Amino acid sequence: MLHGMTDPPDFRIENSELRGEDEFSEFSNTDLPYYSDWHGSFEKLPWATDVEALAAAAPDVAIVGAPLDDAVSSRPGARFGPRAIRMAPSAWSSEYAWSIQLATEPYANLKVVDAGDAPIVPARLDRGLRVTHEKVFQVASSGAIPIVLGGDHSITYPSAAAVSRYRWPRKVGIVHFDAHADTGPEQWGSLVGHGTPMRRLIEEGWIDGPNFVQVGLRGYWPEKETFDWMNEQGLRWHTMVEMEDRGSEAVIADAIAEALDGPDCIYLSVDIDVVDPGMAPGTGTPEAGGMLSRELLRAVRQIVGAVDLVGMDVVEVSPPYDQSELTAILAHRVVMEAISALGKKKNDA
Ligand SMILES: [Mn+2]
Repeated sequence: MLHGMTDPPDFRIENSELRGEDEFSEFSNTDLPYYSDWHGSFEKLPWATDVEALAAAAPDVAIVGAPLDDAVSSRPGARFGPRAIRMAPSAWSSEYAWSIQLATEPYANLKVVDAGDAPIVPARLDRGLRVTHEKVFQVASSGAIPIVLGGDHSITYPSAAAVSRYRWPRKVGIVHFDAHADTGPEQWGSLVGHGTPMRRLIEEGWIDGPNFVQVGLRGYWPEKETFDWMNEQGLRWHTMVEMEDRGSEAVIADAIAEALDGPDCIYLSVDIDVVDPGMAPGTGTPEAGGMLSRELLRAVRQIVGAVDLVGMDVVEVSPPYDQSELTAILAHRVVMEAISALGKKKNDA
């Protein structure tokens, strides 16, 4: 070997800093790391927290927080979900985002704002659901697609009802990811709870039973009586075992067709506990044997890319039970996959 015939390369560490002309102002708010100069909005997006600001912004999509967990059956903490999901990313922010999955710039032609939280206080569950309904209705009425950060799953009752009310009489189908059906008749004597929202939506007529499609069910709840009721309503569901047998993509294709069997638009509800607790530990009622996080992200892209999405929620992220922010980071990415799929449609149009 002829080592020594040339000089070794320079060790250039002393030249490794690309200094700006004006170091103080060389990075804008969106260039700074996510944790720096963070004003609390999702993806550092601009705020539009009231009807006037929403009208002025005319966004395509608006993030809404629903920090409510007074309806849980066991472990609480989802009231801190919106804050944790907004805070989950740690590196760079929205402006130049590039989706590797979809080879698209999500924000190039899609206007997204953060509409802030519904004005929820603790210990007043019914009021919390009412103000969530009003907040989501305000956002939908601005023409934006609301993407709601829960909160426990009870918030899907006021949220999906608000979207259905805005679209009325156009009917809305639902694709609902969850380990649990959440179609219980009541919860310790309360008609509202995180185990009952889907029954309320169907009984009140916001969503037709046959267009209510559930994906990922497993475990030991609800009981047979409730599944009998679901059958009577014409609900359709796809268990985790079916996904194991047939693969996620084929099952999701069926779920889309079933939700759109009549309606021409979809509300997407994602209970993070559909994902295996090994990948999403920070949730109130974990159930072993769930989807992989990559399967859920792919399913969100598949659905949002194929349908007219009119509303969405991501619920049951409970930061006190989380590990290494894994669940909040996943929930953030669930929202990002939806935003990216919406952005891609605009970019390709
Ligand atoms: Mn649920």
